[in-house]
Amino acid sequence: MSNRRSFLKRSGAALAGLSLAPLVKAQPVKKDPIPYKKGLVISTWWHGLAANDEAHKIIANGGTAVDAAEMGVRITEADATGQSVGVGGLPDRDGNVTLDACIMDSKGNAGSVCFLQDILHPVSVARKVMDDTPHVMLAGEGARRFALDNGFEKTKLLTPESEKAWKEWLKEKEYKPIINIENHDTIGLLSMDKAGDIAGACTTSGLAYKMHGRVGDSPIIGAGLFVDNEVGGATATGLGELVLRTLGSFLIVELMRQGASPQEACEEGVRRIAERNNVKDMQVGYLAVNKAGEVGAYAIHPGFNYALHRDGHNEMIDAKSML
Ligand code: SD4
Repeated sequence: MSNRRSFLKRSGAALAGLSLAPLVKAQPVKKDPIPYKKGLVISTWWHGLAANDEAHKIIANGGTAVDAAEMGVRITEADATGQSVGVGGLPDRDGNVTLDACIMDSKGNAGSVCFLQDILHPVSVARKVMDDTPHVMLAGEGARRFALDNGFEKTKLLTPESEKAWKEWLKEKEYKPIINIENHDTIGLLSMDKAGDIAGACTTSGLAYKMHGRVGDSPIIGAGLFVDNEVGGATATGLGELVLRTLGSFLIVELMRQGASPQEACEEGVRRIAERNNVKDMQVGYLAVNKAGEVGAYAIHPGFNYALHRDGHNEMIDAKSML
């Protein structure tokens, strides 16, 4: 005990003299961006249009970026026609719909759930983890129990359409995600409110016919989503394994911190993946926004598009791609 006490005393004294200056100094940001204060929302794929509309409504009414992000992606989660987010998502190989989601606010807080079953709005469970628990991430049965204990209702997520598609898949049992199709539809959304504060959310049922228990990039802070309100935010869609190996969203935000534009940062994020993997049959798409309200988007293959709500317009835009 006395040894421990003297150790603590010594390490306390050492810490008191410790400089908290960064060891690696970030490059100064190219231009000092004047925060964009008109509000904007950017999100992945066609379903981003409806999500952006909802998110932008909240921002227009003076709401916060984090409320906008959560409410925006809830629209996608509740849409049973989308087969890669929330209800109606394609199941894993054993027929279970398992959901991943996360959220980050502009204060650097984060919440996440993964491998969650039976709950319609994983993003709101992630928000509750962020707001009401001392943790960042809950998984599987623990996340499910937390949701049920907090008033989320048990919901059947496997729709007849997705069950039919799964039964069809069982005939061949071939696991081969198809670019822009079977790994299509995660929604990653970045929002900026009228104060110029940035937040984001990402939610998915993950890859169709994945192994039971597989978790992708989408609920991992820094992989599927990362926000640093001093710099900007980034989010990912596509084959999560590639994003996880490079911690893509964190990388993109750090590149922006060092002076890259959102477009340059997204392109470098894709390049990092391509230099280490054979990406012929694999898709990843990134979106990014910085404090000046500039946006970037880039993918490995053509076919990735996103919805941008800015200056009164909400429109679909085709992202540039490496190949
Ligand atoms: C995953 N990244 O679970 C997700 C899938 C996805 O668009 O983004 N689909 O790997």
